[in-house]
Amino acid sequence: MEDAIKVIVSGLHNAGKTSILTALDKKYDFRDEILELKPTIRVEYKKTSFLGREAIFWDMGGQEKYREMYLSNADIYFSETDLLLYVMDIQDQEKFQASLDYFDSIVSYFKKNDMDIPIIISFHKYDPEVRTYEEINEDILYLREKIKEEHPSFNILFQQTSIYDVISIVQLISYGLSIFDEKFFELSLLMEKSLGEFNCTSLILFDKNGIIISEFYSEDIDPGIYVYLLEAIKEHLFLLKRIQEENYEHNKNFLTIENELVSYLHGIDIHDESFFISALLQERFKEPFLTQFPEFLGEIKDILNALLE
Ligand SMILES: Nc1nc2c(ncn2[C@@H]2O[C@H](COP(=O)(O)OP(=O)(O)OP(=O)(O)O)[C@@H](O)[C@H]2O)c(=O)[nH]1
Ligand SMILES: [Mg+2]
Repeated sequence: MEDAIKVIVSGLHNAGKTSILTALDKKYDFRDEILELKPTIRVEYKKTSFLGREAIFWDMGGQEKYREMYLSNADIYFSETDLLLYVMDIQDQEKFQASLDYFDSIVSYFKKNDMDIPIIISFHKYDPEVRTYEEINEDILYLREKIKEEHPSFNILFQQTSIYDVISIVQLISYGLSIFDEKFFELSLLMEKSLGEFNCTSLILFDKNGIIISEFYSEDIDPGIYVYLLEAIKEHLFLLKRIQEENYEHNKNFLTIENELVSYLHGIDIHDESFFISALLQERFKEPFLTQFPEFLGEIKDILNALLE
């Protein structure tokens, strides 16, 4: 097995780093836990696995005393980092400058050591009710441009997240971890092609932890369906969490129909790993979908097998 992927999760205190990792781990019923979170003392480690590779998240407490400690012992904390996940509280304008400064200090270390690592910036606390605030959206654009301008040599991906939107959290981590294998390209092509062939509204491949490995959505989703789509994906995340916890070995495929929409969750076992395909489509496309599905499944399995080798 290859070395574990080291992910540094950094940002100022109160940005929401531990909340993000908690939400990722739990998917459901994490609200109470998040309300009770205390500031992280130094570093906490959280492990997850992704396509047979282990990822270790270093949740770096963001209080000033810790930040100083990390920067003055940078080799201890930042060496051998594979991915930086930097979290900014988008609702806390007063701390933007301090957060940008801290980000610069960390990135300077990577530059100095020729570490050309991917970086993901999460503009966090982008809660459903603030999404329409012009000021917040302008701040995001401004921060994005400023960061890109100052660090042109880094591959930086930006993502808005909120713990009130668990899918945004799952996506954040998926994008980050999927950078590590080129076979993803082949997988993406198959998923995109099949979405079209099946006339699906959404087609998503999850790993057993509910991390999205690949996802495609049809372009013309009407708002009524969109709400249902999000509910169906959440339901699927919930189901696979339960499958994990309760060890349902035998019944891993779920088909439900509501509002003329079919939501389908299909479990796949490969080696010691489990994966799930989640599909949402209109009921009138159900028969051709179920006919074509086995062939698609075979192709997905081939790619996953290759990915896991
Ligand atoms: N509105 C909103 N609040 C959030 C969100 N995520 C986290 N919070 C709140 O932000 C506060 C800080 O969250 P933490 O996850 O402890 O922050 P942290 O970045 O780990 O802080 P340190 O460990 O001190 O570095 C908590 O009160 C959370 O409930 C979010 O998406 N939206
Ligand atoms: Mg914390």
